[in-house]
Amino acid sequence: MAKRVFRAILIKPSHYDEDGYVIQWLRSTVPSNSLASAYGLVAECAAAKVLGPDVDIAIEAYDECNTIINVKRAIRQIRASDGGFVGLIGVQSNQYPRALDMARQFRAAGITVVIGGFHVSGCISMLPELPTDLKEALALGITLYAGEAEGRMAALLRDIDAGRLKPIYNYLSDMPEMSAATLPVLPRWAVTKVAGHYSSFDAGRGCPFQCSFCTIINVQGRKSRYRTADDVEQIVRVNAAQDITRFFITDDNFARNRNWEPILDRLIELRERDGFRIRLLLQVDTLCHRIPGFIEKAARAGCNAVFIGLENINPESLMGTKKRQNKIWEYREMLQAWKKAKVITYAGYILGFPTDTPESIARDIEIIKAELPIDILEFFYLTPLPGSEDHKKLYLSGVPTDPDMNKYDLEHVCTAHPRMSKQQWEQAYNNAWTRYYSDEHVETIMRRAAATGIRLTKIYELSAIFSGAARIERVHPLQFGFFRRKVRKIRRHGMRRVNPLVFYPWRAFDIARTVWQWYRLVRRYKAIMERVKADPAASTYIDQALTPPIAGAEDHVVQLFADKIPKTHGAPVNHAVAAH
Ligand code: B12
Ligand code: SF4
Repeated sequence: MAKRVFRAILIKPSHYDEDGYVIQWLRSTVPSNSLASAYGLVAECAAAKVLGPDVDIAIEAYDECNTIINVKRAIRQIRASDGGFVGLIGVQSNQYPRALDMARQFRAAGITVVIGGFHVSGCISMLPELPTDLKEALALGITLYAGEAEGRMAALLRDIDAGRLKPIYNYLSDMPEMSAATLPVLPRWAVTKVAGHYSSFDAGRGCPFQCSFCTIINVQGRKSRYRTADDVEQIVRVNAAQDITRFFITDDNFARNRNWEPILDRLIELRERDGFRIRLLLQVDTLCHRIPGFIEKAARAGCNAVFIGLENINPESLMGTKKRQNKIWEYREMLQAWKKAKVITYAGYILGFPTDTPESIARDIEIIKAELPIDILEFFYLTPLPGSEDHKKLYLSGVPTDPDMNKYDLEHVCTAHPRMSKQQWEQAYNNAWTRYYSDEHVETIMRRAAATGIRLTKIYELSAIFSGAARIERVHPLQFGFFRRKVRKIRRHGMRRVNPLVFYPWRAFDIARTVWQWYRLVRRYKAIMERVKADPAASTYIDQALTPPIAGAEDHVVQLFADKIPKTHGAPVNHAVAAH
């Protein structure tokens, strides 16, 4: 029987920097789980021969954060096949303009393009009508895919192959079960483009909380849907067979995955009984220390770092965004519990809540530095992300928001602030990085690590990356990679190409300046690390952040925000305030 080849080219787009060049690296630092999921789904269709016994489905998967996409080559490949399409995968709002620029080129060559991910899903889920940029895609003949694709990829491929693709697929009201769902696994060649050879998977989707700036609950729902321990074991085994045992579990809040315990128990078994050298990075909430056994089991399962959604230390800000679950009076205890388990803590901190001012932001960061034993702190602007309740409210009330989606990356001001001008807000954001990653504070973080048995070299590397990404590379650390690439011919739609005689000298200077700044930063932080290592008293270091809270005694953070702490169960009562 004559064979046909149907080619699926899956691309996870990046986005543009201020000069219109794609933010991409020789090696990225975080793998794309969206790409792994889409790859897994198409690979399953290929194995099942869903287009017929005579059709081979060839798949290619690229993460633009670590790969320069050759659009012309992709067009040639699809034309040389007997059908196929380009899938733009997991497209976030900030990546949508880049996705559209690539799609325009594919459409001009008559190639079928489907765009999925949070921008399409978030807008369709929350807005009463399609925003202009989604309409533009439809006008170009691009198909929009809203919702999750588990169990549905075969139908989509058949529609493409039969030439009956619809303009919009909307599965938002029908979320697939995760147990026994297709595994998100990428081939080794794709994973090795990520520094440290990390892979990723989602052990579940959905979060029960209601933060108003969050898009996840409006796209993936508030009910916990989760993979089984068997599924997770299989993900580990398939990856381990390719010599990959480090994983980023991308659940937005693994602590609220209702199956967290069987999953961790299985991972513990795989490590302790079968000798798998598993390393995990988890995302959790600030109440996870209250779940009996959670932190201990996470550490035993191989978790050596956690992202914690701290967001802010002012209860008024937290209540204003419905982040009621964050109880500042428990922050120190929670962070110390992770320290005790020798797990590195990353905390996200949002700047620009309505009550924030440059002074209050500076004060709060100093409080955090002195009183909370956080290792790595990362800052974000409060951003009305499409798909969130905040965005919907602004959209419906006609409040101006920045129309350029490329800026919705949490590191740009996208709307007005009631108490800060745009310049003040930007200054406060830049100062936050400088203030937290001062040499003095990096030394304190290292001293705390030495006293709690956390590996100093890891803290040294992470402090350098988080400090340097924002201040040297001018990108958020979550977008960071090693060795930035800027391709002269790949520039944002509408921006002119720079003459090579101007571009290359500029680029040479750009690289030299960056290398010099990194060299100075790394040398300083290394000297700090050597100093701490050489200190014979390092293991006995103690400060306010490492001192366990004394039962019944009032903490300074609690005193400071006493009149803002809501009267909820377990909240400390400040008697001076309560008397009013
Ligand atoms: C892991 C993660 C990261 C990782 C990895 C990112 C990456 N490159 O993959 C890191 C930490 C690097 C990261 C960074 C950022 N992230 Co992030 N991230 C996530 C997270 C937690 C999980 C992503 C995931 O794997 N989801 C599971 C997959 C399977 O879901 P999915 O992408 O929607 O894909 C499914 C469907 O949409 C559909 N689908 C998707 N594409 C396609 C295409 C086709 C053709 C088809 C048929 C189907 C289809 O099929 C998939 C399977 O069902 C999400 C939140 C979430 N719960 O999804 C935020 C999220 C996507 N991130 C977000 C943001 C804003 C960012 C940052 C800009 C800022 C930041 N500081 O966090 C940076 C950008 C950096 C970058 N270059 O990507 C936002 C996006 C919101 C929006 N409206 O755009 C989210 C939603 C979180 C939030 N704060 O609201 N992120
Ligand atoms: S805790 Fe995180 S995932 Fe859950 S609603 Fe809040 S921001 Fe969203």
